Amino acid sequence: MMRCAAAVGRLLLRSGIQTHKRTCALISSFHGSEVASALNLHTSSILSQVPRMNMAPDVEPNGLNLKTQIVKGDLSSLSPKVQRYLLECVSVCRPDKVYICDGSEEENTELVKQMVEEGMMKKLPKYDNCWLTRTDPADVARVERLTFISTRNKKDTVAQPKPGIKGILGNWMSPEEMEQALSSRFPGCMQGRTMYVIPYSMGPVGSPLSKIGIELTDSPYVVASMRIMTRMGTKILKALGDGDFVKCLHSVGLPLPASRPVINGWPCDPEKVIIAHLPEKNEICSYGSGYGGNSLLGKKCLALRLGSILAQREGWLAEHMLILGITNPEGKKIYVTAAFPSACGKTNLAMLIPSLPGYKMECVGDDIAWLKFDQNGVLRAINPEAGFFGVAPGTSDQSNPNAMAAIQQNTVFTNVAETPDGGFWWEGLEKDIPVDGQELTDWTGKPWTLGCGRPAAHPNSRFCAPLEQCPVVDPLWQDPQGVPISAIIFGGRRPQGVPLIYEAYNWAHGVFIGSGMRSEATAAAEHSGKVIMHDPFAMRPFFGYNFGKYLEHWLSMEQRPAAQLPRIFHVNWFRKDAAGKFIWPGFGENSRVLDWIVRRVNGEDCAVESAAGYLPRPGSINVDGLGEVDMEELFRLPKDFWQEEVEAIGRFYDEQLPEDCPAEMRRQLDQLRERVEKMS
Ligand code: GTP
Ligand code: SPV
Ligand code: MN
Repeated sequence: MMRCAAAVGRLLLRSGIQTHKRTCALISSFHGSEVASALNLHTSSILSQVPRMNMAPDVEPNGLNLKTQIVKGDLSSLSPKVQRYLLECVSVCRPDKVYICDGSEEENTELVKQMVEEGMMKKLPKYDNCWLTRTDPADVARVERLTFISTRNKKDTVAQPKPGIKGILGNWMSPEEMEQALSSRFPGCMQGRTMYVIPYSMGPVGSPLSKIGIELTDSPYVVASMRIMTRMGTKILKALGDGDFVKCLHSVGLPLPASRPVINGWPCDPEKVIIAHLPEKNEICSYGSGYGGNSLLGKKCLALRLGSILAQREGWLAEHMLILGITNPEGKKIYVTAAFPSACGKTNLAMLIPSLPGYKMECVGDDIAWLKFDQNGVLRAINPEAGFFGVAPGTSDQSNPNAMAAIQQNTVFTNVAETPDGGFWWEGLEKDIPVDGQELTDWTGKPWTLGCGRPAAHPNSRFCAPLEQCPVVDPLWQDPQGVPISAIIFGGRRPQGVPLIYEAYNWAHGVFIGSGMRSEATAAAEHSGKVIMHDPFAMRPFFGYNFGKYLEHWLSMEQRPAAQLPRIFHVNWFRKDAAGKFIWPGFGENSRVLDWIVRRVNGEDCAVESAAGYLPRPGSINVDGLGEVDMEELFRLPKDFWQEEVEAIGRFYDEQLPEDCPAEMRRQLDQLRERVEKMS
């Protein structure tokens, strides 16, 4: 390690980066042995261990690419720690240019112009400042099987499954294997490209709950997206000072000249994708994919995977949850969070327009919540993000008018279809299928007509829009203290057996309900088909540490002195009838379910006990003006279904957590089994 770091130092001093005039500041702050000793710090990046032998011979003998220039910004604007990280990554990835992002409008305009010229983006002239990107069809979603967390001790990261069973609660890799995996990917990966430096904050700038990351990426699309999804630019460097930050390195994995054909102007390396988390180094390295949670490293990588580890250590929660403000007809306001798996309705619930008169719903966040008890025992939540990265298909003026309003300007669309007049289109945009004979351009760039048998938009096509463009953004959405949470809602896509809503009997029962969550697979990741998968707490792809320990952490909230624990609920908008149609109309009508939750939070006696939990007393869901809905079927609990559910949860614990399942979860399962056996 000593030898290696010193070697990096020597390489840095010989590097072409110092030949450029803007590097004077660097030269004055880093000299000789200082560089080497700085790199010896245990905080140095994993890349300081990457052997230099792997460098492509064509850029030797200088060791580094002589052409590296800083084309925007000043190294002196970066703290010594950021400079050090940048130089390490430059020395390994060897970009031609370094571009330090300031986050300004002008910068964005410049990058968008460049992407248009390069064929990576095109304008959607029907709207103001809206853009369309088509990805390589091999890079369309999160890749869970290539997402790893590397720690010394495997059990810190993943629970040991039963022998012969594959763990489904995260992928671990040893530090040695990880070093190998990164060494065979990152050296020289940015040749011919520009490395963008993105300083960003997850959470309001300066909030005690916020965390700062520095993402180095060779994708201008990532820069444009991070500018929407996070607080980004020069102001973050000021807030950071000389503090620590999460090191985030991202490369599309296609140095120039490209060794494989670039499809749709979207460089990537699908065969070699890796999304690597190194919690012990506070570092993320992502290679080969440019899309979504694979490349916008603040989102799932920092805010959930590394976030959940920090949360466990520091006594808070980092969760895959929307945050919603609800004001009832009497003018009383509460906030709730809801955890549904990917593509199961968070964005929609986060900004719903209530069908029930007198209600007002306001949006704090649609995907991630960081929750922490304050000194009075109130659980407070912030949204670490500043934008929506929302599923496009199914979004319409009927289903989600607020999202539609939010995406009319300053929005980046990916993998949606395009209309001849320069608009976007996707399945479900219009109520009764559309576009009367028009020929569209589908998400792959091919002509498309209705009935041609292919979807026009990819099922995981997305819009990326600033949160503040949402017409119902909550006035406290940027409050550094966070908003007080009165209820936590779990849910998923359950075509059978699971009622529209039920309430946990107590906190531990609520944790049990979260642990047993299951849902139909969606297009947000690589899983195909409609299989029902375990997705505890909607966090299966996002746990940063051993799920057994995560359960203990949730259970421990009850022990916190004076903690005012929110009530816990479970909802299911997706129950189907015998003909396979959704029974519940969903969307704005979900306000009827939220109304029941609000009344429970306010202490109303409107529940009855059942095997699953408290159910609404018959007649206590407000159905005024709802029309024909089979409420009885929506709440029916078939005994055989629940027997199977008990078996499935038990099997899940046995197979996935044979050693790490908290005793309380087993106790809860036994109690559920007893209640189910008493059912008629
Ligand atoms: P991620 O961004 O992947 O975490 O997804 P999400 O949980 O935010 O899901 P989103 O709200 O984007 O919804 C995904 C899909 O579910 C969309 O096609 C929606 O139209 C559909 N959907 C959302 N809410 C409802 C509902 O109440 N009923 C029905 N039937 N579909 C819904
Ligand atoms: C999800 O899959 O839960 C998302 C989309 O929110 S991504 O950012 O790709 O993770
Ligand atoms: Mn999500």
